[in-house]
Amino acid sequence: MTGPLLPRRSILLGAAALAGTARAQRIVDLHLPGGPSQRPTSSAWPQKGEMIVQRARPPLLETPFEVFGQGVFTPNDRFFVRWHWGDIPTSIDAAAFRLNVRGHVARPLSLSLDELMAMPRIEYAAVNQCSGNSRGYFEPRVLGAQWGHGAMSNAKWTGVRLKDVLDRAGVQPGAVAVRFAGLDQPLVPDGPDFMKSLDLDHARDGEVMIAFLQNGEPLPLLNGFPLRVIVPGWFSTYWMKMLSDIEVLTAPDDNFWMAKAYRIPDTPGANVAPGAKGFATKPISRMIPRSWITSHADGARVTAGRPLPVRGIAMGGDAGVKSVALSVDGGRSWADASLGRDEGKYSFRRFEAVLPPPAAGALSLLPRCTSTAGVTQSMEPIWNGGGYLRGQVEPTRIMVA
Ligand SMILES: Nc1nc2c(c(=O)[nH]1)N[C@H]1C(S)=C(S)[C@@H](COP(=O)(O)O)O[C@H]1N2
Ligand SMILES: [Mo]
Repeated sequence: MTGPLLPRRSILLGAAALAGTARAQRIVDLHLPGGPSQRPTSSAWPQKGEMIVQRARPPLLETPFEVFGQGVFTPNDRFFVRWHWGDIPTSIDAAAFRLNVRGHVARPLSLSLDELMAMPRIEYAAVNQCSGNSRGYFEPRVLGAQWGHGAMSNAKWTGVRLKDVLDRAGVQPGAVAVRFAGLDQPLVPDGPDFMKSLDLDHARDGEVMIAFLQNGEPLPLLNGFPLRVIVPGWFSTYWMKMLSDIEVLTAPDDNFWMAKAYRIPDTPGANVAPGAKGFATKPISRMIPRSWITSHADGARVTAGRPLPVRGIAMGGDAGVKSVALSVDGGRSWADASLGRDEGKYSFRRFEAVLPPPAAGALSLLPRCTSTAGVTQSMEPIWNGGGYLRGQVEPTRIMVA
């Protein structure tokens, strides 16, 4: 059971490790419509390769889009990073680490990593996507981190069922929700500690995981070493990193991060007209299907009169990818792409097609995913003031010459 794959090794980074003062390596243009569009990249963050620096403190590191064209799993050192508060531990003593389970339970627990890793394991692939992924493309522009499409990543996760841990603690009758907190702390004294919760039934569905391996390796510190919550099919705001505390609640959670932040309009598709007021809101939850071309960057040039091979990645959101169709005529006609290997319903899935030789001129490649739940990406833009749940068909414009 022991071995280099288990997170027994402590993580100890230098005091300046998370200061993010590195010089820019490269400038990338995210083609954001409403504001400054260029971002520096850096490889200076611990355990990270070249990442787009959206913000240095707390670190918001975006995965450069070309990484998604290289494989359906995002390497750990290119996996995106997002933290709310700057006070993130730079050293974690794996031997002393404990996961506490408390609240409305028969037996409060204080579990060591060894105890957790001795429990039955599960493993599956799942896309971790920030609620605000692609926010920078919202028109009109909205407040918040101006992410391109790289606030998402896919990994194979290994860990234990949250249900098994809850059963070990013995959830008492009258419990309704399960709340998670991690080791990071607010930088300001009255800042609300980052906490998220799930309804008890969801927490006990046997899929929600406490993960200790990401693509077969201990989690990078910035992705939550030594433990994080995986809520497959749901946006990553619930995927608590550096998980240290699980509290079983007898009333719905009204903490700031549930009651005030991360809420979407309770309207079809979470869509509202810019400036609309007076609609009800609800916590963001399930993801929706999305797809992107990865074989061609926006503005790429291709040769006229030759068959055009196109590749991309798709996700089903809270279900698998049923099909991906491609259009080059603005959505009047669609042709099915062939799908790559099925890595599980919560994973990215590759698609590819060879399009008939295009004529010279500007061409818009439109990929459109339909999930196994029967949801198809919309052609119309989605808009809400939080910049959440973008899911419309994303065009890639190329030049045929
Ligand atoms: N402890 C902790 N967990 C957290 C957060 C946080 O600020 N602190 N942010 C959440 C949000 S909003 C996102 S998008 C994901 C980002 O996960 P990643 O950094 O591994 O990509 O972590 C989630 N879990
Ligand atoms: Mo997020």
